Amino acid sequence: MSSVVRYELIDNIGIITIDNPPVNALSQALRQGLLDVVTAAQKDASEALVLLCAGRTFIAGADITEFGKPPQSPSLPEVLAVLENSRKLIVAAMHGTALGGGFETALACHYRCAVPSAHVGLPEVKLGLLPGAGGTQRVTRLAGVKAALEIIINGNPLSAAEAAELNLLDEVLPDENLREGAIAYARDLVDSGALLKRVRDISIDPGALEPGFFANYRLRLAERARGQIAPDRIVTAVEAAVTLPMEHGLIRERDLFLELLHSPQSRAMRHIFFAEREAAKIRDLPADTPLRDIRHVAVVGGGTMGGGIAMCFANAGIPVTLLEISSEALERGLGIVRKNYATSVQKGRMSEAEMQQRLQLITGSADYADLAQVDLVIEAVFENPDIKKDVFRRLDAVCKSGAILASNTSYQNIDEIAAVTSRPQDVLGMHFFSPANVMKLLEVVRGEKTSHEVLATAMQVGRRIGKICALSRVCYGFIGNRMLTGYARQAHMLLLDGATPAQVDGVAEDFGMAMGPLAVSDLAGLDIGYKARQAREAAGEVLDPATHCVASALVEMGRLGQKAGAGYYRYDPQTRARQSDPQVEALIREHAARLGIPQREISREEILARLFYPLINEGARILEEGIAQRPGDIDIVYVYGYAFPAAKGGPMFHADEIGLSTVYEGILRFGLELGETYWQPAPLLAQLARSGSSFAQWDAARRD
Ligand code: 3H9
Repeated sequence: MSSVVRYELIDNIGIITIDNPPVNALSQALRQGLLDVVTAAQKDASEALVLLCAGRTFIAGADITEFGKPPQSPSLPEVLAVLENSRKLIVAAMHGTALGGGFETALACHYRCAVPSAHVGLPEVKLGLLPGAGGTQRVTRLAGVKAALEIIINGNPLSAAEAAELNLLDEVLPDENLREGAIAYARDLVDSGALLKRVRDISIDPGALEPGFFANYRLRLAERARGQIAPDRIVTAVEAAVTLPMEHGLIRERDLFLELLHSPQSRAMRHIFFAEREAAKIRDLPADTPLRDIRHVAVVGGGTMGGGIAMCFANAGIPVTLLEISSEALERGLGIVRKNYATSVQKGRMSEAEMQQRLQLITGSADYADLAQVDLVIEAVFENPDIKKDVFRRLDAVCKSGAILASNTSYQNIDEIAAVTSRPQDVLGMHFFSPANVMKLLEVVRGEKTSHEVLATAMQVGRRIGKICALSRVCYGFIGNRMLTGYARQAHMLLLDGATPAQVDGVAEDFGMAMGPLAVSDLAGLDIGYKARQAREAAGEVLDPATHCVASALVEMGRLGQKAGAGYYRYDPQTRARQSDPQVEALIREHAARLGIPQREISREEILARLFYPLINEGARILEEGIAQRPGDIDIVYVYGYAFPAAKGGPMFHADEIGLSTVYEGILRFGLELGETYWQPAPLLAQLARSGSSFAQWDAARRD
C-alpha cells in the first residue's frame, strides 16, 4: 500500500483516499500509488470507486517542485489513461481547490461531484504553462470551445455551481460532508445502472464555430497577453481539440506543454510562485511566534491612499475606523470610498448588497479618542515626517497597550517615527501601493525595535486582506522606491541624450512592463516629484538638472500629467489615449542644448540596459545591506508593486537569466561612456559577476 494513497472497501464502493499534505500535489509517489490502487481495484468486489482527498483540498495540481528535473514515471497522462480506461466507474469527489493536474485527474474520471464550497480550475497559464494532462481536450469537450478558452486563458478558479453550469461537474453535493455525500452519489449511480461516461467519447462539431474563429481570437488575444506565449499555445491546444481526434489532440497538447515547460517564461513564473510563498516567511522569526488578535482596525488619513486601505479591510470583513482631521475632510474621504464601490457595482464586480455590507464596516471619526480600543492603526497622512510624527504621538497617547501602530509611509524613517512613541516595539511600516484596494503588494517595514510578534502579526494581517507581503528593513524608499530612483533617472537622461518619450516607454512596454516610466510619471502626476525636489532643495541639497529639468519644466508649464490632459504626452480627453507631442520633443532638445548634451540616435538595446541595469544594481546593494531578505523578495516587490512582467521573473531573476557579468560589464561600459556618477557597480554585483555566480546561488549559499 502506498504511503500517500489509501484504499478501503465500504460495501460495494471502493474508496481511494489521497493523503499528501499540504495540498495533495501529484508527486511521483502519488502518481504511482494511484496507478497501483486503481489497477488493483479492478479485481476486487467493488462496483464503483470514489476518488477523494484527505486534508484541506483535493489535488491542487502537478508537483511544481518536480518541474525542470528529469521526468519520473509514471507520467500523469499515463495514470489518467488508466483511470479513464477503468472498467469500474470512478467518481471524483472534490473539496477545497481542484486545480491544474488535480482537476485534470477529475476530468479523466467518469463522474465528478464536489461539495458546494469547492473550486475547480486550470491555473497553469499563471505558471507560463498549459494543462498538460488532457485539460485542454476534455474541458473543450465538456464546456465548449469559447468557455474552455476563457477558463484556461484566465486561469481563474470556478465555484462548484459555476462548474456545474458549464457541465464540468455532474453533481454539487447537498452539503459539505464530502465522504458521505460522495459515497451516496456513487451508490445512486450504481443502483441506477449509470454508464461509464468517458469525456473522450464526446464529439465536438467544428461547424458550430463561425469561420475564422481561432484566427480572430488570436488577434484579440495578442494585446491581452503582453508578450506571454502560453495563451497563444492554449488556443492551439483548444483548436486541436476541435480538429483532431482525442488521442492526437492529447499528443499535441503534451508537445505544447513540454515546449512551455522548458521556456524561460515558465521558469520565471514558477520562480515567482515559490518566491511569493517564501517572501511571507521571516528568516529569523521562530515558527511559534505568537500572533496578536486583530479584530478592529483604524486608518488615519482619508485621502486616496487611506480610503483604499480602509477598503482592503472592509473587503476582508474587518471593521475599520477612518479618521480625518475634520468632518468635511472625513466626508470627502468616505465619498471617495463610496464612489469606488459604486464603480465596482456598476461594472458588475460586486452586488449592491455586498457594497452596503462593506460600507457598513467602515465608520468615520474625527476624534482620536475613538481609536482607544482598536488593535491596529495604519497612518496614511501626507508624506511629511513632522506631520507623521505628530500623528504617532497622538496615537501613543490614546491607543490601548498592545495595539500595533503602522505607518504607510513610502520613504520616511520608521525608527525615527517609532522613537516619538513610548512603544517602538509596536511600531512598523505597512506600505501599500496605489490604488491600495487593487495593488497586491504590501511592503512590511521592520524597524530596529519592532518586536517579532508585531512583525508576524503584520504579515498575517497582510495575507488576511489578500496582499502579497515582502519584508524590508528601513532605508530611504525601502526596497521598491529606492530601486526605482535609478530607473526613473535614466528614463529622464535618455530623453536628453536623444530618445523620445515614446521610444523610452515603448522599449519598457515591449519588455513587458505594464507602462513605461514616463507614462507612469504622467499617471501619478509630475507635481509629486516636483514637490519632493523642492523640499530637498529647500533642505540644502543640490540636484543634478540632467535628472529632472524636463520634468520640472513640464510642471511649470501646467503639464502635470494625465490629470491635466498633458505631461510627457498629450491625452485624449475621452479615451485617455496618449499621443506623442512635438512640443515636448522640442522642449527636450532645448534643455539638452542648454546643458551641452549632444543628442544622438539611441538603440533599443541601450534604452533597455540603461533602464534596467540601475534597478538590478540597486537591488544588489539592497541585498548586501540586508534591507531585503532574499533576491526573490525583491522580485516579488517588483512584480506585484510595479507591474514588472512575471514572465521575466522580477529584476533579480532576470539579471541571473541574462548573466551577472553582462550587467556588470554593461555598468562599467556606461561608466566610461556616460560618466561614473550614476554608474558605480554594487560590490556584491561585482563579486558575483567576477566569480561567475548568480543572485540565486548567493542566496542558496547563505541558507545552507
Ligand atoms: C499542473 O498541474 C500541470 C498539469 O497540467 C500537467 C502535468 C503533467 N506543487 O499556496 P500555499 C506548496 S501545474 C508543489 O501557501 P494556500 C506551496 O509552495 C500546477 N508545491 O497554500 C506551499 O509550500 P510552503 C497547477 C505546492 O492554502 C504549500 O504548498 N496548480 C503546490 O494559500 C502551501 O501552499 C497550481 O498552480 C504544487 N502544485 O493555497 C496550484 N501548490 O508551505 C498551485 C502549493 O513550503 N497552488 N504548494 O511554502 C495554489 O494555487 C495554492 O497553493 C492553493 C493553496 C490554492 C492550492
